[in-house]
Amino acid sequence: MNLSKHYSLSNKTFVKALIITSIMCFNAACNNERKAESPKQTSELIAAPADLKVGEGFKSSIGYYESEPRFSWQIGEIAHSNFQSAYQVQVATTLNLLKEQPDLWDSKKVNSSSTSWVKYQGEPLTSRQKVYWRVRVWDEENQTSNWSDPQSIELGLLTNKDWQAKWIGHPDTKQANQPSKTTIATPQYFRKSFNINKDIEKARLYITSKGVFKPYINGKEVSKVDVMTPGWTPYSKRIETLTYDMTNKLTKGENTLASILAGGWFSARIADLKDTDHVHSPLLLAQLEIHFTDGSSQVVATDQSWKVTQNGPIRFASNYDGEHYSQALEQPNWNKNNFNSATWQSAYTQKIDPAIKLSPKRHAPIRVINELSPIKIINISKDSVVFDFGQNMVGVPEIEVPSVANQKIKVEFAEALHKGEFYTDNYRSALSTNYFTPSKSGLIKYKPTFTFHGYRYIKLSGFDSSKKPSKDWVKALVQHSDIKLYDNFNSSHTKLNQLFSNINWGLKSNFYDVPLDCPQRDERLGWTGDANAFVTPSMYMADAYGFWSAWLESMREEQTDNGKIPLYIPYVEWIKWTSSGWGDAATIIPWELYIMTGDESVLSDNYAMMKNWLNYHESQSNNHISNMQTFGDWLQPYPEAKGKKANRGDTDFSLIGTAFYARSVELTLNTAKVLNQHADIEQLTKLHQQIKTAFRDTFFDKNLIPKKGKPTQTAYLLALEFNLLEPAETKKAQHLLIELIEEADNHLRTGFLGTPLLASALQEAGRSDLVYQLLFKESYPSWFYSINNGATTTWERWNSYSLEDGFNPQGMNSLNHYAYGTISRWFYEGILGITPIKAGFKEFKVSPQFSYHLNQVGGTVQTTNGAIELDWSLEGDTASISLTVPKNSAAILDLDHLTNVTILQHGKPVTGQKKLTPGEYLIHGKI
Ligand code: RAM
Repeated sequence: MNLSKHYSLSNKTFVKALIITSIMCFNAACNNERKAESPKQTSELIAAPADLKVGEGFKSSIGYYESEPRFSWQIGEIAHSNFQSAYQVQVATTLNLLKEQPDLWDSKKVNSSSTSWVKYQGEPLTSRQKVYWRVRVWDEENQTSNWSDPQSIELGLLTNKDWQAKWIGHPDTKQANQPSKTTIATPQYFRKSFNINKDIEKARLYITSKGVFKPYINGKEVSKVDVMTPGWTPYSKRIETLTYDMTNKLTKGENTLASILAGGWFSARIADLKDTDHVHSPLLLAQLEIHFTDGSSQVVATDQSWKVTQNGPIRFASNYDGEHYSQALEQPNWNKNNFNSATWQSAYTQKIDPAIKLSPKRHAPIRVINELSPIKIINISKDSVVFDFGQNMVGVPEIEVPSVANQKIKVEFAEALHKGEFYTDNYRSALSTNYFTPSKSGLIKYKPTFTFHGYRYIKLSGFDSSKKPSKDWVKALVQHSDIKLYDNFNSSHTKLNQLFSNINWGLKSNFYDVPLDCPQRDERLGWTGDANAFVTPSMYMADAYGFWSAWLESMREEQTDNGKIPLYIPYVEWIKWTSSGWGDAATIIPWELYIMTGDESVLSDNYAMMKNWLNYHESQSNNHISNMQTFGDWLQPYPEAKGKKANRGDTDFSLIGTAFYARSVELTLNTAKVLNQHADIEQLTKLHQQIKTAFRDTFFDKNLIPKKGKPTQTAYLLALEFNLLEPAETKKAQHLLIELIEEADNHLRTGFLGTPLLASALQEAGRSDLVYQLLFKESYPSWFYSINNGATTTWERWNSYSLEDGFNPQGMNSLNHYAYGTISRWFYEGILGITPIKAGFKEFKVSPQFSYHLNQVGGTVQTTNGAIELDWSLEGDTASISLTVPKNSAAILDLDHLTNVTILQHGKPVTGQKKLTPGEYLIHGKI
C-alpha cells in the first residue's frame, strides 16, 4: 500500500510516520505480502481465526441487510504467528456444504494481510437466505491455520416485493378522515389470532411501522429490551424493518400476534414545530412467516382482518411531551388468545408504496441497557417528592407507587435543580411529563412505552400521600442504541476520570438511533456539526461504526440535488438553510470512519455525496471564497456580539466557510486517491490549491494577522489543522495561537468548530503541556468547570449551569450535548499517544504525552486486528510504558521526548528498533 497516496494531505502525523516507516521497514510486517507468494510448506496447523464478524461488526445476525456482506476476523492467539500472509473465506448454504464443497463462494487462497472488510464475491444473497461462512489464514511463515468455527448470517427482507403484508391503521386515523392531532397521538392496539396445525421448523417476524411499535406474541413481549423501533430514517425514502426469531414463541393450535403503535418520529411533534405540521397517520406492517418441518409454510400478515382499537390504556404518546396512561382502560388479555374483540374495529389498509424502500435495520436498535436506582430522595411537600439518580441520562423510569383511585400520578423530569428548585425551563416547549391515572387504590406499576426523557431528577406527585416515599418507588431504565461501550480509559486523576465518564454518558444519551444534539428539550435532532465534533472520539470509545454508517445512508438520502446537506439528518422541514462546518459532515464523517476502520466501502458508498457537497460549496462561493451561511464557531465563550448573535462567536464567517470548503475538498481528494479516481485527483488537487491560496491571501496579512474579524483561537486552528498555510508559516501561526491562549490566562476561547482542533494543533506545536493546562483548568471556560458545578454529562455551553446561580440566563442550556466531549479523542491520541498511520490502525504511532498532572494512565484502542493496550506511569522523572501491539499490526515508536529509552519484550531487550511487531513490551525512559 502506498501511504503517500492515502494521506498526502490529511494529517501531518501521517507524513511524519511515513518517513519513519520507510527507514525502519525491516521485519515481517513489511514483507508479508511478498512471503505469501513464495510459500513454505509445513504440516503444522496454527490456531483458527477468531472474532468473526460481518458488515460493520455483526455476529451471527438474523435480519441482516447486505446482499454482498463484508467479512472480518482476527488471527488466532498463538505465540509464533504474528502476521497474516493469506486468507481463504468460504460461504455455503449448509454447514455440510461449507465443510465439503462450499456452493456460494470460495475465495481460494488470497495472498493478503487483510483481516477485515473482505467482500463476498458469490451470487448476491437474497431475502431470508441463511448462509454459513468460515475462514482460515496463513501466517508469515506460510503455516496454515485451522478453519474458524463457522458463523451464520440470515438476511432480512431486502426488497418491497418480499412483503405481502399491507400497512394497517385504525380507521379514525386515516388521512382522508382528517384526523385531529389528538387522534393521531392516541396509540393504536392491533391483534390477530391464527391457528398452527403443523410442527414448526422455524418462524420469523418481519415488522416495522410508520411510527414506533411494541409487538407481543401470545401476551408476551416479542423483545423485552428493544424500544422505539424501528428508529428514525428519512421516512419518505426508506424505513427500516426488524426481524425477530419466533421459532420458540409459537405453539401448535391458536396463537395471537399483537402490537401497539404510536407516532414516534413519524408523526406528531418534531422539535418545536407545532404538531399540526406533522399530522401523518401512523401505520403498522408485519409479516410472520412460519416454516413447517414438512416443508410447507404459513404467512400471517397485516391486512384488514386485523382488529384495532384506540381505546387502550395509553391515551397519548409523544417523544417530546411524554405519555398518558389510564388504568381504567386496560383490557386484560388484549394480546392473548380468546379475547373478545367485538368492540374493536377492522383495520384499514394501505398498499406498500414502491417509492419508499423497506430495508432491514442496519444497526442495533435502541434498547434498555441498564437500570439505575435513586441515590437520594428530596422531600419537597406532602404529596410531591424528587428522586435524584446522581446521573444525567436518557430513558424512561419504571415506577411502583402507592396510589389512590382516580388521582393522577404525575412524573416530571429535570436535568438539574435551579438554585435548589426543580427546573424544567431548559426543556423549552417539550413537556416531558407522564401521567398515570389509577382506577383503583393500591400499588401501581408503570413504565412508559413510547417516549423518552433526558434527566437526572424525577419529580413524582399525586401518589398516596399517607405513604412515606421510598427509593424503591422508582428506577431509571437507561436506553440507547445498543452499541458496546469500551470503557477504555482510566487515570490516576479523579476529575479526568469523571470527565471520561461524563463523555461516555453524553455518548450513551445522544446515540438514540440517530446521533442527537441533545436528548431532552424540544430539539433532539441529528445535528451534523455536533456529529463532526464527536464522530472520532465516539469511535475510540464505542463500537459505533454501524451506527454512524447507517446515519450516513440517511444523509445520502437527504442530500438535495444541488448538493446541499441539511443541518440535521433525518431532515424535517424546520430550518431550511445549511451551514458551513455542519454540512461538511458529508466529507468529514466518511473520511474519519475510514481512518478509524480501514473500510474503503465507507468511502465508495459516500463518494458521490462528498463530490456533490463540493458542488454546493462551489455554488456558495466567489473566486473560491465562501459566502455560505454559518452558525460560526457556535457558542464560543466571551463573544463580542450581544444577544442572539453572540452564539456564533467572533471568527469571520467567510473565513470559516472557506476553511471548510478547503477541508471538504481535501478529504474528497484523499478519498479519490484511495478509490483511484484519477480524473478527480487532478481536478481536486488544483481546486484545493486555489482555495488554499485564496484563503491565505484573503484572510491573513503578511504577518498572519486576520484581515477580517477578530484574531481568534479558532481562526488559527482552522488554518493550521486544515493545512491552509505554507509550511514556512506554520511556526508563526502556532505562535500566534499560543499567544491568544496565554492572553486568555491559558483558557480556551473556542466553540463547536474550534474545540475539536485544539488538542491536536497544540500537540503538533510541541505544546502538549498547554493541552494539559486547558484540560486541567478549573475555571470557566473549561471541562472541569462543569464538573466543579456537578456535571455528570457534557454540556451545550461551557457555562450552561452553575451550582451557585443555576441555569445560564441566556437560555439554550442543554446539560447533555456531546459536542464538547470531542476532547476525549486526545485521551487516546495524546495522553495514551496512539494514532493511526495506516487506516484502521494496522500501523500506528505510539507517542504518549506525559504530564506531572498524572502519575498513571491506562487504556485501549480497539482495532479490527484486536486491542492496542497501553499503560504508562511516572515515578520521578522515569516513565514506564507497557504496550501490547495486536497481531497483524505494527507500532512505530515516537519517543523523542524521552531519553535513555529501553525496550523489553518478554524480558528481553529490543534494540535499534522503532517499529514494533505484535507482542507485549515494557518501555522505560526519562522525561
Ligand atoms: C442548536 C443545536 C445544535 C447546534 C445548532 C447550531 O440548537 O442544539 O447543537 O449544532 O443549534
